[in-house]
Amino acid sequence: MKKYIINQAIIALGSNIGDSVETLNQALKNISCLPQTKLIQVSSFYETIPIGYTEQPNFINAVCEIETTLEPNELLQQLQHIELKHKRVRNIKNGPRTLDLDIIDFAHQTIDTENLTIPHPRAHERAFVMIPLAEILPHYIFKNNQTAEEWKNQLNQDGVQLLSI
Ligand code: PH2
Ligand code: MG
Ligand code: MG
Repeated sequence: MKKYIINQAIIALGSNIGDSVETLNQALKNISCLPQTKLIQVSSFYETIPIGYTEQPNFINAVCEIETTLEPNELLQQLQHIELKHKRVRNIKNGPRTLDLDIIDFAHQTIDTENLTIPHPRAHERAFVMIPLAEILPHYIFKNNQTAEEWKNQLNQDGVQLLSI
């Protein structure tokens, strides 16, 4: 009989096309309805300056914590399905997108497959991930035994503003 282990996972959400706040709210609803999954915490929404490919609109970013008995690759598939529901089209690398859902960490595991790299290789360099993560889980250990709060404090935080509603 298969044993179901409850694992904690961190998901980063991003959008910079269309009504991004509405898209993130819908995506969070979709995540809360995933099988074998419980949405535990959601950060505030942040308006963030694009990193990488800069000739694109600002993003709305957030982070959520879930508990799930899905396997990492099953979770990835479920998240890709949610992205597709929101008409995500993959074209320019790091370019504009209606919805991006990235698994940042999964039960502090190290996974390196063709489809999935955990922990996310660049998340600790990105204030648009570490600021919302430090908001909900400041003591969360992410890479190199450093907490989210410590990573955040090492980053330039200028391009990340709490979204004023
Ligand atoms: N996502 C990227 C590339 N650059 N910049 C911001 N501010 N927010 C993002 O979510 C983002 C980005 C690739 O996924
Ligand atoms: Mg992605
Ligand atoms: Mg991404």
